[in-house]
Amino acid sequence: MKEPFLDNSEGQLFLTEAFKVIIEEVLCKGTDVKEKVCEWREPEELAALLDLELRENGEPQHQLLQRIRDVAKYSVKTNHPRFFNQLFAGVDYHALTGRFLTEALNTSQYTYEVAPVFVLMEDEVLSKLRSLVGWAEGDGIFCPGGTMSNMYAMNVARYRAFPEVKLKGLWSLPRLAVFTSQQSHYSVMKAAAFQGIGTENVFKVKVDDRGCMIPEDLGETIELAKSQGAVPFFVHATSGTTVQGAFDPLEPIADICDRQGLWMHVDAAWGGSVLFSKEHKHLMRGVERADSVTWNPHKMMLTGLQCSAILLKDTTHLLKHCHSADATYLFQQDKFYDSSLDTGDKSIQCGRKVDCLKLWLMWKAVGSKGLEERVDRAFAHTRYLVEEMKKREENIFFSHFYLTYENSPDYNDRLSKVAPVIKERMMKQGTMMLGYQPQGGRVNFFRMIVISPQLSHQDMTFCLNEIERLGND
Ligand code: ABU
Repeated sequence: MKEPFLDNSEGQLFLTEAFKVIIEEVLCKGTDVKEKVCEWREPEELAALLDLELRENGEPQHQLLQRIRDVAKYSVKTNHPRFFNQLFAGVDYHALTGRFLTEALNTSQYTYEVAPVFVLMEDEVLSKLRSLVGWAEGDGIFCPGGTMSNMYAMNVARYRAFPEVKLKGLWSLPRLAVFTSQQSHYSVMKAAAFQGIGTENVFKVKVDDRGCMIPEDLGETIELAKSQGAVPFFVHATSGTTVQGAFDPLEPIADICDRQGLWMHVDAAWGGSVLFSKEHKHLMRGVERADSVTWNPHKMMLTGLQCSAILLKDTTHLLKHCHSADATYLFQQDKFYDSSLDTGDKSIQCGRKVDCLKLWLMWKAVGSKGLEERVDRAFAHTRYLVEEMKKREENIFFSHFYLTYENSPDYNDRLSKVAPVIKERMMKQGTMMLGYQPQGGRVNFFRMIVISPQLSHQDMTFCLNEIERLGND
């Protein structure tokens, strides 16, 4: 078979047809409340439907277009107003345009020579994010997700405390200790494992009823770790925990970090966007005292996956010193332009996807004011939802389930099975998607994410009605 699209115009024709499918299936049907959120199939059936096998011979264009249609049909419609399942949802068309353009330009963020526009753009976007944190200067890069951003913070913090680690490795280190709340993201554990710190050396600090770290317990836990011979170096606070959306009190945490000489990291992957909002930014009061911040605009800002920044207050090039390997085929020091523009060696990756364009284009389109309104709208959605749930509190106490099992010794055990059953039903019927989890002393409960600007009160009311309908037996 001849190489397809030797003639570019044929390729462009195919792309035009494919775009029509994408717009129809993903962006029209995929955002229409009358359509399903997901078209559930068991894995074997789905694999057969998709005809996944890769063969010797290529397929004709019309068949490929059908395959694109199938991929769209059987994929979850995360742009759908009734997709409440993750910390991302909805669609921003400017950001989406940026995502398409990024793909079409297909470059890597590492050097000015292959990504001149994006090197300058990343610098501008990061600088603007840093200024919202309250830093006039600093450093940072976009990373493939919040977990990676958090890992960067831990790695750079360790490097600041023990620069010899880069050359000599773990042999040169004492037992190190990390501190984070009981409800922080699991990436802290991953980072400790990945970096050879050890998950047993992640000390979990108690939280209050609202899921916020208790600073007094942080102080006590640090002393406990020291008494066990560990050397504290890193406190990982959270602004917007993954399940409860709790904001740790940053001022008292910063006081402790100052006193103890510890790196303070704020994982604001979820909550960072409140910094756009005059009404809600108080939730992160004290963030400017942190050494590093993780912020994922792909969550509350809707830039699309992935867009996660690690921001640092540092102005001494710690990020570069910590990660550089000075590849002479990429980062030549005798380049004809200022080689400090080649930011790639700050990264632990080599090739790095461009993640700044979608955010930049969206920000240009709606301005900081528009992003502020987006955050405020998400909070207003949450308030509406809480009020609606309060109105239904009575329904719970008169429900068949409650009346039957209220005094049963296995009440909690039975209750924990309710959310998974309702989840299965919603997915098989395709009516909506939301996630569940146990947490602390609570058995499985639903977590509903209401950030999409396309979301209406009717969608949220539908969701509550639908939970009642699906669980009505
Ligand atoms: N940090 C990723 C969170 C994923 C989610 O809960 O949607």
